Parts: sequence; structure tokens; C-alpha cells
Amino acid sequence: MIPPLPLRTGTPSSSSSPRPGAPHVPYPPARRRALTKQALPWVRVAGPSWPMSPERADAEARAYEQVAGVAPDKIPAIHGYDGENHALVMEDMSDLEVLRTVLNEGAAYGPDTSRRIGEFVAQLSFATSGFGMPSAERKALIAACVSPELCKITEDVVLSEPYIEHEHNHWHPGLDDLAAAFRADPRLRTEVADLRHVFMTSAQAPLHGDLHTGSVMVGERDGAPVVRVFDPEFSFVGPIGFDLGLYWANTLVSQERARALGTLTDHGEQLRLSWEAFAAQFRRLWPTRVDTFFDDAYLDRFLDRVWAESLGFAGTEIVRRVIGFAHLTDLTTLPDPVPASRRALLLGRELIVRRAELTGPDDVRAVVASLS
Ligand code: SR1
Repeated sequence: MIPPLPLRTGTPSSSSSPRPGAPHVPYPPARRRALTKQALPWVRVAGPSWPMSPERADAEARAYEQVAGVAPDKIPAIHGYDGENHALVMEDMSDLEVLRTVLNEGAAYGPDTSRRIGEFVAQLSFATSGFGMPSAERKALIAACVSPELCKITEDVVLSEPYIEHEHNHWHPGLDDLAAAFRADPRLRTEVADLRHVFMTSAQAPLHGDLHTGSVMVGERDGAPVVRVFDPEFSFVGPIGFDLGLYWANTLVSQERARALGTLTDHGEQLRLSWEAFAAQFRRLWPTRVDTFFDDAYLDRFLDRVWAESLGFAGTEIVRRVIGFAHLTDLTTLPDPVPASRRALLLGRELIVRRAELTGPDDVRAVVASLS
């Protein structure tokens, strides 16, 4: 059990109308308020029919603790954790908005969002990788971060079910042919099996584990852009490309929504911005490594591997969000979701099967441009 974080006392009451005679304390702005998030004993998007242990809040608290040490400006402030009640006391971010909501309403990303996401992944993963942490200390961290229940959900929902017959799967009837083709595609299934095995066995670093556009809050404070990553309850020790891949998948799907609605702005730049920020941050941190990996040549090889795995995981996330479990409002709220969903599925397949030959963001752009 992780130790409780120190609880801040004196958190203002959420009531804005004081009792008669009580001293009037002005209600502070959202950024100075706190809220409590308690884990429910079931999967949020499924409801009580899918029970899940509320101990996942431990993983969430632990992930916030790790990020707080390396990138505190990119997560909500955490004031305390009550492990008995699976409750986190955290910064109220109600003055910010969920990135997916903002994008679905037609706004652009702006220059900072994806850059900060890339930096976030690099800062968290470098610090807890074999490059940033002494070997024995890291083994203890890995042991503490094992999260079998949540990992099994991803292994099944993202990395298996869309490619077999499963009751969780559903799709628009206009996608019947592609859903059947994906289940009967040996090359695709073998590549997904490979990514599933990487997900199950690679222990590169503790990750966020569910880094989609619904896990990012954006807004402005004091005239400056703010980006906060939240909800790391799926945090686990895995391949760094899983976090990047989930983010990329969601940006690529948002791009298909914007294309369908004729509201394309800076969508096509997000994969590049986040990748370049990730790689630049990782390279900045490389000289601080605590273990020997000889010279810089290995860093290049490592980043190439992260790139290719990120593409593959992006493809699997796209596919599951269209024909598997937990679809995206980016597509489901389109007047006709079929054309954009078909493009997304075809893109997902390309990213999975061609991940080794797509060498950079321009190649991904070319794949998107080639979709019919
Ligand atoms: C069974 S939970 C379904 C999905 O919701 C979460 O946000 C994760 O993405 C998970 O795969």
C-alpha cells in the first residue's frame, strides 16, 4: 500500500451561501478549490454489470505521485489520498475543459497541447525507465505498479476482442464488411498478436495507460495555455509507445471527424508535434542517464522502436474505438458516421501492419492522404 499523501487541511467548503451569522468567506476560484474523486466498484463506462475493484485508485494515486516528481505542471495538484476509501483529493479543474469536448465542438488544438503531451510522456517514462532510475530501485517500483486487472481489460478490449467474435463488439451496419474482413485477416491478427505480446511483456516504464483526448483537460489561466493529464487509473509498467499511440489514435480520429464536418484546422500536425516533443525531451534527458548504455547510438535505436510501437498501438486503439468496446463521440455524433469510420478503420489497419516501414510523421500523413 502506498503511503497516504499529506492531506491539505482547511479546504474551503463547496457551499457558496454561508449560514446566517457565519463569517462570509468568498468562494475561491476553481483553481484554488479541491474535489474528491472516489473509485466506484465497477467499470465507469459499463456500469454495475461490469464489476471492477476500486483498488485501481491506488494505481491512480501512485501514477500521480510519480508524475508530480517530474512534470507537476502537467497534472492536477493532488492534495491527498485516502486508500481505505479509494478517494483522491485533487485540484478542481472545472475552469478547464476536456480536450475531446473542445475538439468535438470544432476548436483547434493550438500550438501547446500536443507538444506538452509529448513532453509529459517523455518526462514520466524517462524518469522511471532503466535510463532514469537505478536498476534495483526500478525493480521495486515495477513490483509496486503491477496492475493485472486493468491490464487484462486492455489486453482483451483493445488488443484482442475486435479481431474475434465477442459480445463487447458492436459497430454501425455500414461497417459490416470491414468488421468481418478484420476478423478474417491473418496478417492483421498476427501483427495485433505481436503488439499484444509487447503490451504484456515490455516493462519499459510506468505509463498513464489510458492517454486519450478524454484524459486531457485544456484551457487558459492568467492568459497562458494550461494542459493537464488526468485519470491515470489504467497506469501500469509497459511499452512507452502505448501512451503515445493512444494519444495519436485519438488525434487521428478527431481529424476524421473534422474532415467529415469540413472543420479541419491543425489536426494533421498533432502526431508530429507530440512525437517531436517526446523525442526532443527524451534526448534532453539522455545525458542524465544513471546506467551505462554506452553511447548515443542506442538512443536512436530505442526511439525508433518506440516510434514503430506507438504507431501499432495507435492502430489498435483506432480499430477498437470503431468496431470494439467504448466508441468515440468524435465519430458517433457525426450526422453520418460511416464514411469517417471507414477511413479510420483503414488507417488503423495500415498503422498496425505497416508500422515498421512508416519512418516518420510525413509517412503517416501520406497514409492519411491515400485513404478513400
Ligand atoms: C472496460 S473499460 C473501457 C475503456 O474505458 C477506458 O477509458 C479505457 O480506455 C478502457 O479500455
